[in-house]
Amino acid sequence: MKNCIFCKIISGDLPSSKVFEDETCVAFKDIHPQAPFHVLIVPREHFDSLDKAEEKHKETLGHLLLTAAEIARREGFSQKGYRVVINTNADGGQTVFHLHVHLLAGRIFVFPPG
Ligand code: DGP
Repeated sequence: MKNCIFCKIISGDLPSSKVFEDETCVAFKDIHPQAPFHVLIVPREHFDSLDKAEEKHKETLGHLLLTAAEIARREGFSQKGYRVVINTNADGGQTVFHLHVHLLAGRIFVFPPG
């Protein structure tokens, strides 16, 4: 989608530190990390938010979560733990309107989050 930062990162028009990619998604380091390890897992298909997800996105959404777990495993965080977050719309703290999953690790997280 034109004017979408994450679409530009996926296409390679904007630089990023990629940690993983496959036919469904791309994962790269967050530019403003909130933990020692913080990556965003982004579907290649643009849809704005979880609120805009449809039945046809079921497999993609599952794939994003399994990819988060796989990256966490690969980076050595499975046993200690990690947090997966999907901010949705204004009150949920979403600032980039291309659905993405945050994977945060390397520190202790409190609940509920702020
Ligand atoms: P959210 O607030 O859930 O929409 O998260 C958006 C995240 O995207 C935020 O943590 C900062 C990150 N971000 C914004 N612009 C860029 C960028 O150009 N590159 C990278 N790597 N991350 C970005």
